[in-house]
Amino acid sequence: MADLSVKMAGVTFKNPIIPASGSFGFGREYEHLYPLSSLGGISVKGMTLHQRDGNPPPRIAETPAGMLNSVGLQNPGIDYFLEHELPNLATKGTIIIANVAGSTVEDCIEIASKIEGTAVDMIELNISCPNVKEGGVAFGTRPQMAGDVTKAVRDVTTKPLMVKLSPNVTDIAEIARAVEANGADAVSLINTLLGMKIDINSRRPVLKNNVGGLSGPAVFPIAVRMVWQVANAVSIPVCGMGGVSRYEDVIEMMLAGASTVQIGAALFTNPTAPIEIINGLTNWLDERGIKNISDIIGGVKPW
Ligand code: FUM
Repeated sequence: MADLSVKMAGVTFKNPIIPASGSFGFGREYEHLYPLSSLGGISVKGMTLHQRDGNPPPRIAETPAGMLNSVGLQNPGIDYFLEHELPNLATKGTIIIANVAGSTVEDCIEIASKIEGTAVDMIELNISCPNVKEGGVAFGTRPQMAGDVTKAVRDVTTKPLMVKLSPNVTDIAEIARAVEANGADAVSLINTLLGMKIDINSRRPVLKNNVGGLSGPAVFPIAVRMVWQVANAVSIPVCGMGGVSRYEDVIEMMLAGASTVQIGAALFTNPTAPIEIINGLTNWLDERGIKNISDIIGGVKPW
């Protein structure tokens, strides 16, 4: 059987499949469906310094081939995670990625410092949440700011540091280069694309926040394009995401240059998608006699 293991930023994943931050909580809602040890890793919900209730509802809306969310980083805060969720996750035999979504650079430093010395395997610094007024995408749309927050976290952590990028920019490769220059070990992309849906009868936006982040199959070709652009712009590895719902999407994303792939919106309609994808990958590779999945990374042949 083909070897699905991949190495990214010095971390070995048993396979490249990682439920994306915000779509898998801390794993508890899924562990009765399949062993979490089947997964390459888990990126937990974005965590702030203190507990947050998020934005007022409605904050989820269905769209053609996708969904909008304006959750607003609802989470229990880093201390709760470390005390109540990490001990459970640490028994699951998978790579734990802590998504850090501080409102300020100082918050990001404090959260990363708290994670140092814990069972977390990797930090995913979230500079791309479109649904909050402070932090989030405000960090991720200017190269200087993206570089500064990356450096600030780099200075306080020895954990592998992955930075999650926003697609809501003109040149995502420029942001990727800025975070690489400031100590990122990997980049993950894409977070959601800013979108809007209006109820034509009430003339009100469907989301109470007016706008939200679009994810799901509708964004997949944009994600592939950006992964390809970034993979060609930096030397650090890329974790691809955005609308992945089938094993074929994972192969496409890896050919574009992704070392690992996160699954997000697909989990809301098909909670077992990661397992189906892992099985599909094995069959696809075996049918073609490809022994190691890492051999396909960056294998696209551009015209
Ligand atoms: O609103 C949210 O909680 C989304 C977070 C993100 O996209 O990073």
